[in-house]
Amino acid sequence: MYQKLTKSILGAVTALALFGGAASAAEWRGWNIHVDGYPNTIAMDKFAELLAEKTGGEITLQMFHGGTLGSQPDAIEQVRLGGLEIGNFNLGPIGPVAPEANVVSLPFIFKDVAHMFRVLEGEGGAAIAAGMTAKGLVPLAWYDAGARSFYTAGKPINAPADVQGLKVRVMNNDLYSGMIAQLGGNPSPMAFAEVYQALKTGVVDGAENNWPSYESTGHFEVAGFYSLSQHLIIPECVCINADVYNGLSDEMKAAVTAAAVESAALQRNLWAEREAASREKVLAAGIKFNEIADKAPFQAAMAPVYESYLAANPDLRPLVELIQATE
Ligand code: GTR
Repeated sequence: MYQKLTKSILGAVTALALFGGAASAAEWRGWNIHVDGYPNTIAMDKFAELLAEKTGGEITLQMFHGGTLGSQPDAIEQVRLGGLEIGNFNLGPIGPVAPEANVVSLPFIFKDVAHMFRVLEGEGGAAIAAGMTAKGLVPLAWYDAGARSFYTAGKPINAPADVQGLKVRVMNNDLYSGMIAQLGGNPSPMAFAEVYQALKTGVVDGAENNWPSYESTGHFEVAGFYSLSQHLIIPECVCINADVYNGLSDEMKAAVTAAAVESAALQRNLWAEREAASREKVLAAGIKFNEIADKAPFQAAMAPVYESYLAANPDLRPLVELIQATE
């Protein structure tokens, strides 16, 4: 009995010494929308592994992949409110919550992915992160999601007029609905998980996404024309609930951030490989692919989206201009 007591006291003292008096180990839960083998899925599992490693087991993370914990807009709310600690989110559906983050959803705002990362690593990224943090989401690291292009069931898109009258699925964000409306199409905001069936049954005529998501979802089986418009380049984050993050010691904050940043390096490498592999796979499956030689007409047609964004957020004009001026 005394021996047992001594043992448990000793155990408690050891735990106190190791973890600076923290009450008990934290068990976090994380949301990810993607399937097994997807770059983000592998990288988020790596994040969980690094988190345990770098915090000496004080923080563990159980990842829930494949969107099993709900749709992306719901999961964003969950992480904001603390029902979940961690999410791997696309900034698209974060935009309606945090206007600063919505800047990345302006069509053609980034020249390419490298430009996007240069912006994120500078003042622009700091402004976006501050806006998200104010809404309860702290971005720990940025993931790559390539560029999004249109795909349809019936015909290729070469010019804005080809979108006229088409029902096009978009993520939940008024900027995307506005973008499709400017092309004369009918926007249909819908959860990612519903798009396959909607394309298959003709509830929508098309959608837009990057090569890996077009492939991993099987959308290519039911919408066989992929047109390289590259109208949106949207980053993704490893995001954490702000209260959880702010409650950590500086040492733990550094460990958590380092784990996320390391996972992002892996994700970006895997992304580059997967983009090429997905493209190859869908082409081999027989989809029809077209480049869009002149993107200027799309850019011009979508330009009014900038005006509506700036009308709603006049104070964010400098952020838009900062991004446009970033080399
Ligand atoms: C993917 C992205 C997901 C989700 C999805 C969608 O490219 O990685 O987080 O946003 O697009 O279209 O809903």
